[in-house]
Amino acid sequence: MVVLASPALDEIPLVRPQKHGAFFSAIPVVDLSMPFSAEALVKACEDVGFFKVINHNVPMDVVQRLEAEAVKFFEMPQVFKEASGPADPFGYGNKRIGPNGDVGLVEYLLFGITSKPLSYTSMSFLEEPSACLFGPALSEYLLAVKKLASDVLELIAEGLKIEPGDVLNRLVTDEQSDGLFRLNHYPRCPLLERLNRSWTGFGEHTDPQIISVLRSNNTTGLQISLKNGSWVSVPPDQESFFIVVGDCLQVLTNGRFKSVRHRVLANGSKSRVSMIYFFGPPPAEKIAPLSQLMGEGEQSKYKEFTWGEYKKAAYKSRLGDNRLGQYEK
Ligand code: GA4
Repeated sequence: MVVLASPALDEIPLVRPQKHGAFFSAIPVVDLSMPFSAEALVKACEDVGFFKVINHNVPMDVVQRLEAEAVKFFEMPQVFKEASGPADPFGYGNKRIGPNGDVGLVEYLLFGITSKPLSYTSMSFLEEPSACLFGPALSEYLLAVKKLASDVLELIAEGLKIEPGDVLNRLVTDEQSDGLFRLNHYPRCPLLERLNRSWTGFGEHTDPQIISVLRSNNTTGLQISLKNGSWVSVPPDQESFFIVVGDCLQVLTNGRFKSVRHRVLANGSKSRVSMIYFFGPPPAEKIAPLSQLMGEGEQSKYKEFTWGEYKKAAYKSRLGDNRLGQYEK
């Protein structure tokens, strides 16, 4: 196996000092057990494209088991981690993000998820004993988080008054739905801490899918961009999940929801572990505004595409590109 040299620190973009610690207290929080959560979800998707969910019904022991396995994996000697093969697209990656030259201070594992057993394409290490450690913890987590994504999308459909109410969630629960799962580790870096600087952990981007469900440990770093272009830090909360509106949901709502630009800064003081489940539709699914949402005479703001076409184009783009731009009418 060819192991590519990792990019040096000076290739990773330095983020200019800015006001840190000014946490955005107004990140929408939706309590899924409360009445009117459907309306609250819609408002959060319209205003920010990002929100936190509490009372989500994902058992905390399921989350903790997977986090413990992830920590164990990332603590393994580099040579073992690299034995799982470079992320092309699935497998282990270190500093290089995607195929087009993006870099960040992050190491990660990427899994392709179908409704059938997980597809671990090119992950040779999963035949090794370490796979057994990941196995049940990973599938339990994925199952529980898929249910959460499906519940959230059903509530969003209710809030949008779409009939039938399963129009959105069926896109992510279909047998052919195209999911991805990512474990990210932003390592502690004493040098960065001493310099009191932030480097890019994961550069700014939008997620191409419908929604992404993110959970992290209690380390800061995630930031989202508001509609006015300012960046705000998301206070970490290891008991909750964060939902990110993706490009496809923006199109399905004809731009009523915005896919949120987000990024992760690494400041080196504490390591950050995040797990993100990206929910994509079946590859053949046409992505266009839902007819139930279109007012009289309203035109689609986007040229029609299938998820398969969009994904292919996404993999040719740079991380920070405005991928929807070329589909705008
Ligand atoms: C961004 C969202 C997800 O992390 C991801 C990323 C993917 C990758 O890391 O392989 C991409 C990026 C993401 C969009 C543009 C392309 C593909 C890196 C990149 C430069 C897994 C995804 O689905 O799209």
